[in-house]
Amino acid sequence: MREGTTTLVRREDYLAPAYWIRTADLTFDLDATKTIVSSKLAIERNSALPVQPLRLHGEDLNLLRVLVDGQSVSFRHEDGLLVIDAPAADAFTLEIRNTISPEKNTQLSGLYASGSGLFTQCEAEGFRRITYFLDRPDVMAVYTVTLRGDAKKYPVLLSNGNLVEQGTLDGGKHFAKWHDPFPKPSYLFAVVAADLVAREQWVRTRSGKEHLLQVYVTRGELDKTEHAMNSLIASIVWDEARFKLPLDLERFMIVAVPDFNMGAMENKGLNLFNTKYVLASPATATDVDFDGIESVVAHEYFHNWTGNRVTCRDWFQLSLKEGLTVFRDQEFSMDMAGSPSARAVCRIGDVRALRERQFPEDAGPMAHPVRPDAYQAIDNFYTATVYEKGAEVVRMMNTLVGREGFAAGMALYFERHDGQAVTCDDFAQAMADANPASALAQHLGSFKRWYAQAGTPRLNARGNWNAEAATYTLTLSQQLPDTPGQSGKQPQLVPVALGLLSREGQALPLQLQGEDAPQGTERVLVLTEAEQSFTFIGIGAEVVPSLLRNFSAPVVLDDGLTDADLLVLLAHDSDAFNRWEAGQRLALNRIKAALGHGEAVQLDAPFVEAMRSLLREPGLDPAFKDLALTLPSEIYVAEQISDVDPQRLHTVREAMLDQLATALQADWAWAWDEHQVQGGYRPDAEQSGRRALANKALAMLVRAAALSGEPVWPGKAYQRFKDATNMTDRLGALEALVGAHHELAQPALERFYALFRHEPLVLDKWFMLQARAPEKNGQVFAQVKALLKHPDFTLGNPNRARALLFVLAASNPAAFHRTDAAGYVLWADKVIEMDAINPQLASRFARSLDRWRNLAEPYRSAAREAIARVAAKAELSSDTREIIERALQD
Ligand code: B3K
Ligand code: ZN
Repeated sequence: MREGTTTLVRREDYLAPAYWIRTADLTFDLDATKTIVSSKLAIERNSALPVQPLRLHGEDLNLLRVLVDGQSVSFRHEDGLLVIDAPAADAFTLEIRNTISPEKNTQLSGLYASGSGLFTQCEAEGFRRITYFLDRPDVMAVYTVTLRGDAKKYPVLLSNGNLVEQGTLDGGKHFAKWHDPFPKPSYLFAVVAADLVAREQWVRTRSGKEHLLQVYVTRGELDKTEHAMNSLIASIVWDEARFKLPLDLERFMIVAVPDFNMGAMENKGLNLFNTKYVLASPATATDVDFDGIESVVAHEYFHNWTGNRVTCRDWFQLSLKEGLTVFRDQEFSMDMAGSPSARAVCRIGDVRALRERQFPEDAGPMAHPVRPDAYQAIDNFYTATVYEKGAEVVRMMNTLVGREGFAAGMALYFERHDGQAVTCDDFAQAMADANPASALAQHLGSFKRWYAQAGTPRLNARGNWNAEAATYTLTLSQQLPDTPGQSGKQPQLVPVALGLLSREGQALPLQLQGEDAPQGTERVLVLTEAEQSFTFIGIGAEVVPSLLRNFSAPVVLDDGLTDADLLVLLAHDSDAFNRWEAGQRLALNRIKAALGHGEAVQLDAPFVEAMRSLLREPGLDPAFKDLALTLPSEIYVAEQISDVDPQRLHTVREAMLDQLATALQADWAWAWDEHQVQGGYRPDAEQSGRRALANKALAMLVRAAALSGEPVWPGKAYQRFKDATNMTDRLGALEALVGAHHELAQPALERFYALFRHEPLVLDKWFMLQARAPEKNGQVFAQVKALLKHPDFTLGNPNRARALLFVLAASNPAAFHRTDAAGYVLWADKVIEMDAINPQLASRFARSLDRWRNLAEPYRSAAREAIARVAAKAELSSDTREIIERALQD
């Protein structure tokens, strides 16, 4: 077990490497207990720097020998580095032999065992757990890799690039030799040795070249790989069409791994995936799973250009590849979804995720800029800020320069930097240089503060209609809250997309003072100062502004709109995002009012009627209706208030759901009947939207029935649960019963377990479903504690740990935050237990108490005590220590 060091790595301390590694010849004698790694590196001194010792990273390695140009040399270990005092020549060959133990590697970083196979995960700093190396992204080498292992245990031997040789060896062994022609940083290195089968497909890209695509899975899972393969093909086609970025490899492989710390990894030509993002059949995966696979496959594929061809100079630049690649996968998913309303559904989903994960991060102890300034453990900075806020920053550039301008910026970026390790500045500069007349280029400095300043900007907007002059003046101002270690922030460029509606809901033509004629009914205002006013002319009556359309900037908006204004937007806004937003705000206002008064919620007729007419509106996308009729989550609401009492919040929100269920009963029944899917299962936007709305209706009907004691709808739900021909409907029906705590839930859960106990990914759903059920009298928490002792539960498999513990602590506030502090006691115990097994997983889990300061008493003190208990442990990984220390910092 590693002991936590508290060394802080700072962005400003960046120095170019003292040595380059040009080629790496690696040989692996693979064995789960003891693998021998023999490495031969061609090293050159970086002549731009003074002569200095060669310092190599290495972690948990057993060193056997070190040779320089074939001669043994003296070396020493210093601060976890292997130091060889200044080698005599400017260029030399370094040979190292060491052993590692994959089966003991429970951290799942480096070379580790999963099932009966061996797999690697090297980003960010896993390569140093394989052999000694300059394990930093700006050192790029050409790799040749020879894998040797038991032919029965490991019939498939894979690494990056092209297979150049293979054959049999004595003693039942065989070998494979791979060569990757692209120089790459060590974090993109990968090896697989396992008993796998592959779905294969040849594709011809626009250049006429043929490429082999392969999706490798465990025997017996081939029938679940079609969607992943289709998603890969669609991604290849999309990147060529939208950005003219072709597949540059003869062979592109995806491999599914059961034990995996995150979603997937973009190793050059050999993407490794969590099984969750590969395996899907209609019987075992939901529509949400199918969507997740499509977007993760695309994300990893898109990294081949944004990440691999152009990589990061150092890990502070992580958003260079992650923010950009998330933006790309979001755009891809929208294009795949098709219709404008299906695109809006994607956008709403992305914004919900941003608000529920990134906004709290920006408001808590882990707040950091999109380009962080310092870290203890880099793995802690694969965050919603770097990924999702980073994607919003790229999206704002896209908004400012337009679709064509953005494509031109991308082209210039690759023209300048292909094959290099660069910084976020390089990307922004290419975008600006390709669009010199844009607001981005003109205010680049103000825009780039998005990379440097943490915190979610507050955007204030107030409109003033002047009847006499027939003008409408909109005053926008911005303010950026202090965050740990940052105060006194500067204004950032904020693009504000807007439209103006008449009170009758008509879109008004927009003409700013100084313009000759109205220009359409929607435009983007560019706020660059702390405060600015914009005057529209020819406005003959009061208007309702629709601001920040399609969520044009990741800010918190205060526009002072009344419920009456919001009802106009909800009914008429041409911007689907803002229609949804108006409904959410109406609901939020009611939740806040009930919390403030300490009274029971009594939903008013205008709100209920607005929800009813939305649900019934002909021609409106069912997926959109599902989102519009979903109340803001407890996590989102908690961020809108202070001194949060999670129990009270839960009670209020549940009561609102009960009322919506009861008041709209006939409408829900109509929605259920109306949205049944005919014909075979397709995971597309159209069908999945219908299923989502039908399942929502069923859940509401079972909820209403549970309140009245009426047996018909619970019976129908049970029937649907039994007869469903796809997992979305089966799980939807099960969730309706579990969510209402109906007596049929238990038999249904037992039946589900019996049906799927041998399908790990489905069993995860079974655990998850129980952990996220709405809390009632402590039953859900008690059930989670019981499930921790279930024979199928283990902390060793990240998916399983996430399904039960992360869902409880991060997604079910009322089950987790208890007045008796039992949730926090469990949290502390599990952080400590997990940390000894898998620090990356533990530090992620530890973050579920990030927002403890926003809680009311007695929760706040109890949470603090639990965090302090973890902090008092002497043996914590640096990953977990960093999270815990930050949480306690004043
Ligand atoms: N780049 C990887 C994430 C690696 C996480 C390391 N702790 C997956 C992705 O973003 O595509
Ligand atoms: Zn990524």
